[in-house]
Amino acid sequence: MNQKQRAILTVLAFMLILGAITVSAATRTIIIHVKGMTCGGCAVSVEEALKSTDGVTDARVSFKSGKAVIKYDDQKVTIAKLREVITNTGFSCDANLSPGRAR
Ligand SMILES: [Cu+2]
Repeated sequence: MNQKQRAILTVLAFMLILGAITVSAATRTIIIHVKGMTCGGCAVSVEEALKSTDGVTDARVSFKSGKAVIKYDDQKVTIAKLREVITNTGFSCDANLSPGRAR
């Protein structure tokens, strides 16, 4: 292996590592069970609170299913913070939450 080939391999390895880091910092989706909602208005207020949270890219809250489906950047916001936002609106979170798929 000559020096030029070695240099190309080094660059390729670097790009692979960089790519892996970028993927791990990608947007994640999590489903949190919200308890205590009594109407669609409750769901809207939880949804609005989540959407205005830094790091949350999308939030869908359903009164019927009692679920909050949240897309978030795990570099900007933690799951603990998301749960805090929900409890601050006056509802409680089920301890049993579904881990989201990394995208
Ligand atoms: Cu309500």
